[in-house]
Amino acid sequence: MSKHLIFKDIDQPGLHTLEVYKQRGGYGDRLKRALQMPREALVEELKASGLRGRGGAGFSMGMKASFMPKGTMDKYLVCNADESEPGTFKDRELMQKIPHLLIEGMIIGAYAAGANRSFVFIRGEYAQQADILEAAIAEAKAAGLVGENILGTGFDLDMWVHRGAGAYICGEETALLDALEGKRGNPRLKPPFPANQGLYQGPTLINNVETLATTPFIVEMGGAEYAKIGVDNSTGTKLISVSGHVQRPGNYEIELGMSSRDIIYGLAGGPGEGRSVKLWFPGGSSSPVLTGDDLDLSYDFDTLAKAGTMLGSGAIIVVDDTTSVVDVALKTASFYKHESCGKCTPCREGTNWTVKMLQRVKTGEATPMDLDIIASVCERIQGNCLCVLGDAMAMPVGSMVAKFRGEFEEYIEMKRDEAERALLASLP
Ligand code: L3W
Repeated sequence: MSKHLIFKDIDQPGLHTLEVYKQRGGYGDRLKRALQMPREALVEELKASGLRGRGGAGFSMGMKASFMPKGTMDKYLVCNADESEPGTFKDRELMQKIPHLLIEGMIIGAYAAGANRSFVFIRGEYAQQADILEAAIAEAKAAGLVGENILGTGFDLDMWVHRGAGAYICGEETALLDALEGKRGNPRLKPPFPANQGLYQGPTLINNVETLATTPFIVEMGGAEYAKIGVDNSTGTKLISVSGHVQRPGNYEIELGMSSRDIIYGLAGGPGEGRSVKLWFPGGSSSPVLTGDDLDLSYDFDTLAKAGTMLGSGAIIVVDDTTSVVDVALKTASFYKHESCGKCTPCREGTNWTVKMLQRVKTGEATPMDLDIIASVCERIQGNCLCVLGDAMAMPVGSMVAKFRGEFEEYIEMKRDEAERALLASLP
């Protein structure tokens, strides 16, 4: 079912201001309580909540915070607001309408990480949201919520907004760190993970906007209580972006474990009259696709993983039966080819060759054997790149070729017939 924590007051006029945010229960007791807890106790609450990263990987947030070393070295908190995965637009609405929830979450996250400096790395295209965040941070600073000795607790935290320059790869955590340091955003080899060696080589906790924005509710409710929402190993609520062939596209907040059919048809209205779901991406364009037969799957991390796909960033893209799977595969592959940073060979060459082969399918120059080559290239990319960008193309494209092989073959046949007829017609 749909359940509201983050989006509870989302359409309340003026919620982006400190005044209205505080009237609605923001900051106040829960923040002070968090900052007065021993750090380890706060990390334990985060662990107990079962909160898993909302940006794509679904890694335990409490666990990640616990990886931050103790000691007096400079440590950092970075919020990944690069939200560039096609179909994903939940963080945009969150930052635009409740910037203070993110700021409050960052204060809690930074305290848990032992960090005194924090950054929001926001995609350059989100200029309006960046302006709103900057204004909200200025308000929070003026009210003693960001800066020195927050709420008299002795905790200091600086906060900056850094605007990206429009590259998908900068959503990958290590490329993001390079970009934040002023370099070209290229992924780094992992390990070392950012928790050990991140920004300016200091220990760095990086979390997605929604992940950080959830922490105030965990402090308010207690980790164990939060863990009662959702299902086993997928606790809490999740913001999902539903787009594509649905009648009510948009962002929704759901309790994890809701049926995918209830999301796609119930909340988002399903495809138009007389149409049906051909395929859907459950977790952004990088997730392996599912079909109309999979609509009754529970929408949670483990069920989707067992079904061979992933919950990812929570972006559901629906494609109905009026669309050719060839077009979907080519569009998807072209995006990742364009965004590949080119640093490692399997991704640079693999995305390029996949696009070229799909173009051959599209123009009628391919044979069914090319489908085997596409499948083989996609298989060889996976797990062999410096970061997950290559996999992000190989997984959905590979799944489309595997699940819709018949449609690809029919398309190839149809195009070859067309080409043959055109050739015959052109003969004198
Ligand atoms: C310390 C260890 N830290 C893991 C940390 C690591 C990272 C997090 C998850 O994936 C996903 C991917 C894509 N010591 C650690 C450790 N960590 N082991 O835990 O790590 P990992 O490697 O599972 O993933 P990742 O590279 O962060 C990203 C999916 O996202 N994706 C989504 C894109 C979404 C957007 C968006 O718009 N929101 O761009 C795209 O590919 O499939 O599963 O923090 O450091 N031993």
